[in-house]
Amino acid sequence: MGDRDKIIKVGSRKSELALIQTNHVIGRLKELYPEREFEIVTMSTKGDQILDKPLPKIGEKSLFTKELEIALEQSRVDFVVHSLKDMPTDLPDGMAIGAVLQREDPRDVVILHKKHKGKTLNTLPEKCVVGTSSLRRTAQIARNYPDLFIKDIRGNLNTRLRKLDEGELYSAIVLAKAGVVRMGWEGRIDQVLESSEMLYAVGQGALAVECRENDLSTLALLELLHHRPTVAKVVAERSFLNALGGGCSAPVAVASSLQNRQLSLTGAVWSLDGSQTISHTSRCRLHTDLNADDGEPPSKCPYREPRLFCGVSPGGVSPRDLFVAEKLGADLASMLIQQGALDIMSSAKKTIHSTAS
Ligand code: DPM
Repeated sequence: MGDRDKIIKVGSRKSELALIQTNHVIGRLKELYPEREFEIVTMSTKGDQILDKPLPKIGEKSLFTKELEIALEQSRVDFVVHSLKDMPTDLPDGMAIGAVLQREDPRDVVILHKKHKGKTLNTLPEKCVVGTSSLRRTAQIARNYPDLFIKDIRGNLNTRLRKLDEGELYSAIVLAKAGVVRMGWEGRIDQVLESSEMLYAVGQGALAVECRENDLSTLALLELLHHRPTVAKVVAERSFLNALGGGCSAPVAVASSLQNRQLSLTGAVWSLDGSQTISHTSRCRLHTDLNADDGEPPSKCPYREPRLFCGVSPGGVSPRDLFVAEKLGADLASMLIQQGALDIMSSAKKTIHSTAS
């Protein structure tokens, strides 16, 4: 049987969102390669199994990705679809992000209990409880809406929505718009939070496809899904997070944009209660206009060594531009570190671990 007849095995978590995302990627690949066949292999991860502890207290990287990566390593699957924001900036040895799909709206949204319909975070009564287990969201809500209470909420998106709707505890939950839209719940969105009041998580809103770094045929297959402007933005964001040494649970957030060739990155860190914060915006100029279709073909690129950029395979994006994007993120992190970012982050970490159950 030739390589082309091989059925491509795709690993996925079992949650509805994970399966929607996996099927979306397979759908795109089937359009590009109608002759190829795909088979989904589902598995559950530690993050799916431990539901009684707040995420930051489990304190482990790759919570939602490890089991899938082991299956990849053992070649039981050929690629795995993730939300990019769940992927650590340093992937396990031998793994690569072969495609980052076009980012959807990266902002966070508010979904309200029906008794608060028509309100916003600004107009909710004092002491209303907002459900989130994200330290990033917690810190920003505490800072901007000091009259609201924040309580942990766990479980997949279906579980969270049910806890909001059927319980009395939560008045609102804050979620990523991209996930809410993928679930088909756009009609439930009560408020979209501008990045000026709620910066988003590194990589939020973009899907990533992970495969083995040496699996050239899968990398070639995935390369066509790579969305070049998204790749430049998320490499800058991931490089920022990587230089700060923060895992996916640190109170760190970003916003980025790419206009013409100008890449702009805002990054911030908070103390857990939101009282201390450091943030800054930096810009750089890319060599290529990645928003235009006529970018420099990869064959002309002067850097011949294949290498990953915070885990992301360059695909059709010129490594020259990815070096620039990576430097933007790293330089922004150094600037925040000079202003005391690491102290703020380590005190946040201490607080989490001192209260660990
Ligand atoms: C990560 C965080 C959360 C997820 C932390 C953060 C949110 C946890 C919570 C790294 N992963 O955002 O500060 O709200 O308690 C997750 C979601 C999506 C991917 C759900 C969500 C869908 C959106 C996307 C969980 N991972 O954030 O509402 O693909 O970007």
